[in-house]
Amino acid sequence: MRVFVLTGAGVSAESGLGTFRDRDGLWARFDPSKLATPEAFAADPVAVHAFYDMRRRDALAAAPNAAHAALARLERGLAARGDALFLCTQNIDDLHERAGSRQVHHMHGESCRARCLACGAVAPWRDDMGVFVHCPTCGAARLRPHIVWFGEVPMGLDRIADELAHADLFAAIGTSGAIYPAAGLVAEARSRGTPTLEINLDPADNAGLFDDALYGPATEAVPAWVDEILGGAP
Ligand code: BV8
Ligand code: ZN
Repeated sequence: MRVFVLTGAGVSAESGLGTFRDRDGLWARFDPSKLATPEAFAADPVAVHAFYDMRRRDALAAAPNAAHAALARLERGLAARGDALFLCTQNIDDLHERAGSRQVHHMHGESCRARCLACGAVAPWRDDMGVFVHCPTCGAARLRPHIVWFGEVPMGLDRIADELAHADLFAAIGTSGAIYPAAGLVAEARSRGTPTLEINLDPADNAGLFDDALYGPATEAVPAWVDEILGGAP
């Protein structure tokens, strides 16, 4: 069995990282058009760096929760019996990895990576970034967060399409189904007759496209679902 899991901000909410569209979410406090587009970065790189420095610090200060741990357990449990998990996240935090997930596909990038606009090098980055910070490869001061902003093409769409084509189950966890092309994956899975499951606090915008749904906090719903999939196997 090949399981495709798509996660969103809801899986990191109980680790203290704000979601985007909930009442006190990020977009209630910050304007994405001024902070999460290439045009915004060109217009005011200092403000954009400050925003992602805050996001990076918050992520590094947070700890993985039971939902992240359960998905790491699912990866191991499926592999142990010759099955496979493809874990695709919209999140830029590294909580899946810190919970023990080995293979994590960050379709919208990672806050702990820097990309150089001069030489294209991508490097791990845990400190603040800024307009005066030099690229460790070429020395140019042209770094940007290795993140997919609005209007930019998500990462590894071919891999995602291939994994979706071979999936026996598609599950979306902690995502509101508002941002494309991520929100369109369930329709793609459905069109292939792949069973689809939503795990969320509240029904997503595209809830109607899911065959089944488990509603509740991720730290409760995800471990219970993983137990079910692994048949109580440790
Ligand atoms: C692109 C990185 C061209 C930066 C992000 C089709 C129709 C209309 C518009 C478009 C379209 N196609 C493209 C667009 C434009 C745009 C888009 O979708 N606009 C929206 C507004 C309609 N898309 C793009 O620009 C994309 N690029 O299209 O390029 C292209 C594409 C393909 C092929 C060729 C060309 C790029 C989009 C990526 C932007 N970058 N992130 C950063 O993080 O700052 S998006 C960012 O927002 C996240 O990564 C994520 O994707 C999204 C937030 O969504 P969620 O993660 O779901 O979070 P949200 O807060 O919304 O919901 C939280 C959920 O959790 C809720 O359901 C809640 O109930 C639940 N929850 C809360 N607490 C808990 C919980 N669940 C469980 N337990 C809890 N405790
Ligand atoms: Zn460089």
